[in-house]
Amino acid sequence: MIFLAVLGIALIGVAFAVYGLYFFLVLRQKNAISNFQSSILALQEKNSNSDSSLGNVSIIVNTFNEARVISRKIDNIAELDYPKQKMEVLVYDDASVDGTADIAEKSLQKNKLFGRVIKNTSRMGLNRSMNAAIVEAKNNLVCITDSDVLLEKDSLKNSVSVLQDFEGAGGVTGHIQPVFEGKGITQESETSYRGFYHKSMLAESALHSAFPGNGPLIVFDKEKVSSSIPTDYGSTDGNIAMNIIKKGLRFIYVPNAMVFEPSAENLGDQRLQKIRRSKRLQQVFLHNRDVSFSQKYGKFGSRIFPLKFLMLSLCPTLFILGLSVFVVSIILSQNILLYTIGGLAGIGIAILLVTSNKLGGFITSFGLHQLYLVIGFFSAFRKSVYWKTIDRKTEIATITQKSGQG
Ligand SMILES: Nc1nc2c(ncn2[C@@H]2O[C@H](COP(=O)(O)OP(=O)(O)OP(=O)(O)O)[C@@H](O)[C@H]2O)c(=O)[nH]1
Ligand SMILES: [Mg+2]
Repeated sequence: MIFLAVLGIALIGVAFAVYGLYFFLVLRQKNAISNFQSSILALQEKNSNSDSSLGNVSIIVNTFNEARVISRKIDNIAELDYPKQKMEVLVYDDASVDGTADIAEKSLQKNKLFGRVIKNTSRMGLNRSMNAAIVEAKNNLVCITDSDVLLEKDSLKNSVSVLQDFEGAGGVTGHIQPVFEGKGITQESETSYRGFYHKSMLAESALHSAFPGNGPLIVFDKEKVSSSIPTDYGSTDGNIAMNIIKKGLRFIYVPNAMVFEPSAENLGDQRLQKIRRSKRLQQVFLHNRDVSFSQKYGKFGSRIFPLKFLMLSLCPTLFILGLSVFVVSIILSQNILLYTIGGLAGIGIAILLVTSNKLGGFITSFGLHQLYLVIGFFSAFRKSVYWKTIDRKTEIATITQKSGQG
């Protein structure tokens, strides 16, 4: 049994060694991060005086059966602090059957926004639709945003200011703020996950590029990067980030380009969403393995991509396997002392989960995300074109008020 216990601990140890490398070689780069943050603010400051320097942008909203949220989305775009005459709004509807396209049409007119609705006659899936929409976009600057999220008023201006003047940038991405109606373990774990994700995007950007960034808000220059993405695998954010980085450019995280995303309120919905997202992300890793340790991509190739690949694809399996082997070794040991230690550890974690939201949220989030990543990894070898979206919330007030916007 000792052998099993040691094996279990060794597997967990390897996983934590990788997390440790990511922590020291990426997250702990304090100087790089603070220089990066001040350079972002300086660029935005420079552009804040006049809108004349802001480029024309095509805002693409892909939709499939989004009748419940599309008019809220278009109203939100109309409220953006960006010169209206410099915005083209393109709603690319993938043969919705719930009237999304008509609602979008009316909402564009009501808000006097320059734009149009393009309707597919049969469903093509997000990646294929995205490629078609980008070709349709009149402007080189393309902003991609999801129909179920809301953008903070100055998020587009903050993004474009950085994209236009940040040296070597080919694209930028926003900062997701999850918004909930309820309270509980699902919400705590998502808040904890988003807190870690924000720090990792910031650190990666300071070193080279954020990966994969945030699909709900991406702005890139289609003249600088080949914009078509693979059609039957990979997340849109991951694939677009790869296109930008493989062009020798950087994908920059803009911490004050806020996006409010209504998030899952129960573990069932969260599981669905996260496994699908992890699957599509792992597909991008698997199809771009050549980036690992390639000199062409600076610290992205030497540190960020290989460490993240290991952290998201290998380590979750090592951790879950190690933990299971260790627990089995304890159970099979029939050793009272080990039973007592194991039992006390279990009780300790349970008390933590119940009493301290922050730490409890972190432990839950870590555990749940390892599971989502393992399942996502082993299902990444199957195509992913269509999926069932999580239930759309409709209460606009809930979202903006909770984000201090209303
Ligand atoms: N063209 C097209 N767009 C789609 C399809 N499915 C979803 N979308 C759109 O793609 C964007 C992102 O989809 P979501 O379902 O929100 O993806 P997600 O945020 O990962 O998942 P959720 O948890 O469901 O919000 C939204 O604007 C959807 O309307 C599809 O089959 N075709
Ligand atoms: Mg969504």
